[in-house]
Amino acid sequence: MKKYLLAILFIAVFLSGCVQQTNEYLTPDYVDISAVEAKELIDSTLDVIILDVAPAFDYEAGHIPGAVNIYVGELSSRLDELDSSKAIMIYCRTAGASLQAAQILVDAGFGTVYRISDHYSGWVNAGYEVTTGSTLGEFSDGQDPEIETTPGTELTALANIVDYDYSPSELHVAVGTTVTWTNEGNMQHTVTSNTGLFDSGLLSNGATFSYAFDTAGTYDYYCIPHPFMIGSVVVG
Ligand SMILES: [Cu+2]
Repeated sequence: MKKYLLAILFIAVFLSGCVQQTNEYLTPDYVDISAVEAKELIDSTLDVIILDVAPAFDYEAGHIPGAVNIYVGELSSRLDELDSSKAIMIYCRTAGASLQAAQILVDAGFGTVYRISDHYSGWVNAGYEVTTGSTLGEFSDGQDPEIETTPGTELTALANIVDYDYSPSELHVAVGTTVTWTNEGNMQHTVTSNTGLFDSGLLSNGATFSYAFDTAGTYDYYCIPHPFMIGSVVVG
């Protein structure tokens, strides 16, 4: 009996060694997808975080609409900005950065990690929409010390309206933040509070609408001409 237990112990140790090695070298726990598959996923899943791991200047030159930017070199120290309960989709301009980022997230316990294996260029080549500029404030969810500990500073956050979508669909901001939406689509859209708190009126291409969120809470909104377009601002 004792011999039997020892054998099991030996096999268990042997197996765990194997599994570890497999994870590290052979079987990544993230899923490689093409840009086309990524687009389908984004269109079908409301709750996927799109993460661009390029340096800020690359991101600002052009990125997937709704993507947030955390440079791969800072990712390990900024994991608390990402909701690990959500699916997350990583991409970059090169394989090295996205592979590294995917592994960091898997190692940190993120359950659903996708990597766009043909990179940002795959998205561009497929003819999908891109956005330029920074997204200052998209991730100012109150945890960002730079924003939280600077009293008297005007807090702003930017959101985009593309045709039939708000980007990001869920925006997290600190109390006191003024959110400005810009209609980057060609259709006319509105930003209309579900509770009547604010209403942008019809916004043509390039038009903006701002609202200051001074009270913590979740503010749902929609587009009057396209009521299936929904978004929310989470304040606090
Ligand atoms: Cu609309």
